[in-house]
Amino acid sequence: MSGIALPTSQTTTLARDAQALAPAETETATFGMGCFWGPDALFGAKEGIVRTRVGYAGGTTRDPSYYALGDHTEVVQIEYDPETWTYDELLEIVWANHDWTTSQKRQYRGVLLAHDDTQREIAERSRAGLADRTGQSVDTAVESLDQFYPAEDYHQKYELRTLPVVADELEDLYGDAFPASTVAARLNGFAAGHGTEQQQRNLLATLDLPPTVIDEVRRRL
Ligand code: MHO
Repeated sequence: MSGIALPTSQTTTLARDAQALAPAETETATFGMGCFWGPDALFGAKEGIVRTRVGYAGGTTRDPSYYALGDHTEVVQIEYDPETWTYDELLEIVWANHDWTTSQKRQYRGVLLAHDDTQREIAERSRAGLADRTGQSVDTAVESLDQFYPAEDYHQKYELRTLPVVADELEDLYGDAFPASTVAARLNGFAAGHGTEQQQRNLLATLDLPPTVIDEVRRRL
């Protein structure tokens, strides 16, 4: 983002990406929980989720892409504010939002990809706890993240891209910085029907978006 020069009004809009935290202040988590469009929106709508991206991980094939996935899985990667969310709390969202009881094809399998030993321990404990309290066996695996390959641009903030008026305007305003912004994460979540009206109103009030864009976002809410 730092290398992108923006006219003043646009800098202001980005500066008002008020919920954004610098990467140094966030922690990162990576989950496979079915088609990655859904969890991108689900997590992106939540306060304290700072950035989201979708990609391929959990396999060994080099440089996968959507049509040449090799042995990788669709995953969502989120940067979160550790003062708002614990990793354990994020795992509860994961359990509640994918089918962890049934074996899926590898592209869509459930997997918790731990970034370090601490995450790995918490994930294993959470998985065992789920099995204990439900009496069911858990198909979703716990593994260590090796490499995350970002998916193609058209998969990033997919739900928001189904509102072309909004997505085009935001890309015009923000350029390359847009898909990675906190604003894009929230709007993508709202476009999928997540979040409350109050949350949506609060966010829109902080942005300098043209009325046509605001109307289009509101219509989806
Ligand atoms: N069933 C979905 C899968 C897309 S996802 C990125 C579709 O093709 O509409 O795997």
